[in-house]
Amino acid sequence: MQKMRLQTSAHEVEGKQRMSVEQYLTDVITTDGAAHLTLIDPDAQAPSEASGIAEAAATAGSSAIMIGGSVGASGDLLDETVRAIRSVTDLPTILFPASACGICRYADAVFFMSLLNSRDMNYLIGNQMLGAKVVLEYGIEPIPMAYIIVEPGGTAGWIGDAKMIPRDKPELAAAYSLAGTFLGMRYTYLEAGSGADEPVPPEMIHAVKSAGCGTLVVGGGIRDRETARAAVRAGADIIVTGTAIEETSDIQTTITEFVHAIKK
Ligand code: 1GP
Repeated sequence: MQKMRLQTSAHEVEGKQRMSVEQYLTDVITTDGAAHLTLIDPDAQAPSEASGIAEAAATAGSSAIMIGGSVGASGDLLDETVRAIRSVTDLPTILFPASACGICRYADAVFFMSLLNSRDMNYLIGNQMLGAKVVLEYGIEPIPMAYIIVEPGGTAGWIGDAKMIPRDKPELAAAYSLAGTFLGMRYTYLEAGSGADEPVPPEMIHAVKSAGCGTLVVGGGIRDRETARAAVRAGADIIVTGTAIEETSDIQTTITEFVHAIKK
């Protein structure tokens, strides 16, 4: 039964089987040119507030809710946050776990990431080994992802013990991404770190996309629509924003601006 659920890779709403989250995102990117993901860190607000953000994200046209954070996004708080989000929107919920502790049975999918430029085996394959069976048992759709952290890298870079990609070395990011693609990872995530002063340089995004990666996700330090638009023009398929949404006084307007800036 559990294996069947994994093979169908579908999330169900009101008893109806829906397409996989990966296929859904592919369709959004094909139709709109790019997708926007709203990142919610369960440790940053109460579950009731998280549901308010998710509701605003849905109204604003964000494509999915990403849930995770470097510290504290686990256990009851994670469960309650995902449930609160699901109670207000049908947008897919995608886990963005910092470790095997970031898996939650109520989510639709998980970015099943390996931090390719980590010096710590736990972030390359250890946590993945610990979490894989749980993902299977819960019937969560795994989306294989090469996770690459670029300077400055922030908390994710520190916790993940990343040998961060220098900002003026796009060829290194491209080489990591290509290696991930050859290993079967259909997604690449270029991460500058949550709240980064500077986002991933457009030249690096262009180099990675040109090298032949699959779906390219870019996040970290994207605070305005111009930066989001520049990332998509450089080759990003998906833009992730978290801090800009946490800090704004008008969540819906902020997300609407991001969505309008990246869609063709
Ligand atoms: C963090 O890339 C994401 O993993 C989002 O970063 O919080 O800077 O939007 P921000």
